[in-house]
Amino acid sequence: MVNEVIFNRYLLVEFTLEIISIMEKLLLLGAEAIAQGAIDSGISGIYAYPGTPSTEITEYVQKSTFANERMIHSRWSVNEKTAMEAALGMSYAGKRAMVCMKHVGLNVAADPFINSAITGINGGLIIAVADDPSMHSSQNEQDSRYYGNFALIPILEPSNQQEAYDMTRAGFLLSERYKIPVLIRITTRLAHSRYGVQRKEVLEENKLRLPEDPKQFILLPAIARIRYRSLLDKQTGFSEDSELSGFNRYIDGNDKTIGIIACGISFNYLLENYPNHICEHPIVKIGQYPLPKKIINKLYTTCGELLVLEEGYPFVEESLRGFFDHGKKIHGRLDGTLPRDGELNPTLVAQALGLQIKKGLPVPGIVVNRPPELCNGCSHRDIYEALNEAMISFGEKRVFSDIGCYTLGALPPFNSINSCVDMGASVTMAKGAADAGLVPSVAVIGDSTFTHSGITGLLDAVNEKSNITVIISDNSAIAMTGGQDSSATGKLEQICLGVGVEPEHVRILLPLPKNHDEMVRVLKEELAYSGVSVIISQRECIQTLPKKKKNIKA
Ligand SMILES: Cc1ncc(C[n+]2csc(CCOP(=O)(O)OP(=O)(O)O)c2C)c(N)n1
Ligand code: SF4
Repeated sequence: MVNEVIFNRYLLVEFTLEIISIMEKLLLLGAEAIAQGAIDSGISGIYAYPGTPSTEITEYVQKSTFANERMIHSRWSVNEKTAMEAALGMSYAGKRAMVCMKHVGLNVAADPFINSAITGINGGLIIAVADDPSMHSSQNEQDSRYYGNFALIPILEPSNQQEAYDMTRAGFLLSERYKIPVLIRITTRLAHSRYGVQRKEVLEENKLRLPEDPKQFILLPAIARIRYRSLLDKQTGFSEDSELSGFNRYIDGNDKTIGIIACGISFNYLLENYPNHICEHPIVKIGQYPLPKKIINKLYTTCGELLVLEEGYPFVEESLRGFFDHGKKIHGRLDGTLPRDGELNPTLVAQALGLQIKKGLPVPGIVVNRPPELCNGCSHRDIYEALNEAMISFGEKRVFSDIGCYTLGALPPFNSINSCVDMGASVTMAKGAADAGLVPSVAVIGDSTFTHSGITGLLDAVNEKSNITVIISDNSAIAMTGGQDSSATGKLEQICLGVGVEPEHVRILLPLPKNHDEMVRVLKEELAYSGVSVIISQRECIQTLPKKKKNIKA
């Protein structure tokens, strides 16, 4: 990537010439640049639920000595909705807050997210969302820019790590100027690649200061209508800001047969195809939305055709084509010039422009795909082995599951589960299937996923005395995203009893090979029970256990 090449050069110069200034430059992931930008912009709290590729934003703040000295709040929330609401609460109290999540997390937080645009904010509020085109570790590749557009708020989309840092500062200024939440959207490559980032001066935190209007956050219809009107009135200001923003630029070029609109990181992919980073075509670089119409119009009127480069969905391309798709030819993901799905990269951009493609070395035969699998000694293995045996007598079995390391139970050698849709869906899908008459109707869910979104579904099942068996495979960690602390640890049994599961049908297992027969026996008993039963299979993730032991010693 351009970034790495530039960075190597940059490091050499910096190390030899300017040792002092390197103190002020940091080598940061895109996700970390947002975190550092937020710390330096005077946030008082970051709220988040982990999810690749957004997790490192919060982890960076958690590890920052300065953030800890300032006592910036950075503990994980139970899910994205609670995170969004807590950040809004901190903003209500006048302080700057940031909330972070992966793209599908924004579905979970959508209710407070959309409504926060209507309440507006008090202290600056940024929602940092990391999208995952190509679905490296996600169920879909939805594009969060639609959410920002839907909420009618400004969106910032960095093209590199420095912009990720700078946009966080600019986002808080924008947020406090218009009293509006601001969305920062990044994608996997930017979140997970490093570059040198120049810091700015550190701002003081805001003082505690309640909203001037005590009714601002009361979305009763009569007030909500007024607030919605005021949100609509702000739109002209947002557009003017976009026209003047340094993140949106017209870069002229001699060859006007085609003009290029490059959004976010795709600007980087484009320039990587030119050795001196000078493209012969005019470019409009987009980093701030709503789209700067005047700048785009200049490109449209001066160039023969347009090519739109954007990571994710054809968000800009669609809006330029309009319903009737009249006018100049616009190329992009919709007409097949670029693939409709998956990540962009410099080669795809080169192909779209008819440039010569630089081929890398062929992959040696020794490098083969290695399918992911549960670690040896993982507690999920033991529960699946027992479940498979317990289910034999039921003939063709179907088991609803969820998202976490245990989803690997869908693959050989286990082939134990048959669904993975969204967090919490195992319990509710099992309930629906039980309502339809499926016996047994089984859900497998992890401890963190259970507290994220499983509890409410369990209450539905308890209220209707549904015939379901829920297995909570509790490894006391959010293992899939790197072993963060789980909000469920030590609380699951009490939660299930509190929700109303009958005490004799809350069973605790210790998943070890030596306990296999005992586990099969308990599972069979509960599968035969007609009502709600919960089996908590409890043994810590073998990857997080040593780290925790080490931390206790230290
Ligand atoms: C709405 C949403 N938020 C976050 C994620 C990312 N994510 C996938 S699985 C998971 C948690 C898994 O933890 P747990 O249920 O305890 O299972 P484990 O991985 O520990 O086995 C998270 C946070 C996601 N896929 N969807
Ligand atoms: S990281 Fe932990 S939970 Fe995930 S597969 Fe490995 S042992 Fe199992």
